[in-house]
Amino acid sequence: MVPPPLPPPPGPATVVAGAVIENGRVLLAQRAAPPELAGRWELPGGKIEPGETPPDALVRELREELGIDVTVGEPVGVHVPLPTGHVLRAYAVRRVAGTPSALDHDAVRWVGAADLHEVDWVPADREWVADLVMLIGPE
Ligand code: DCM
Repeated sequence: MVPPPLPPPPGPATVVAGAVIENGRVLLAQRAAPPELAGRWELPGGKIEPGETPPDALVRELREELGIDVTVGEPVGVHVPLPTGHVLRAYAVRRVAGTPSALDHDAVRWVGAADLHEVDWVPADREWVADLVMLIGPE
């Protein structure tokens, strides 16, 4: 029997998400939409726009969605192919100004390493739980 074709390897990221880590906790945001993702938690971020680098997009998205300024650091975990055909990539980011607020989400909260497995994640972001635990370190 001929094996089924392998899925194509993920291309460059088209959606970026940021892991803001402070005091042993990571900042999560609760999605307001679409209905199938609403109520579930994610690393905040969004789509890269034409002409933007991934870090440019992440700086813009976190300013728009949370009202914070960040600098973008190392990639976190694997690229995640989304059902929409987008490819999602996370980066560690450092907050340099602003207090996070849910401007575009239903809520934001800080979560420690021990609680990350219990979070009601959007499906894609669950891929990064082990990486985030490593990054945050023990409580
Ligand atoms: N997305 C995701 N996880 C994230 C950020 C985004 O799965 N941390 C997905 C949800 C949407 C797409 O990426 O399908 C675009 O995100 P947004 O609607 O926030 O622009």
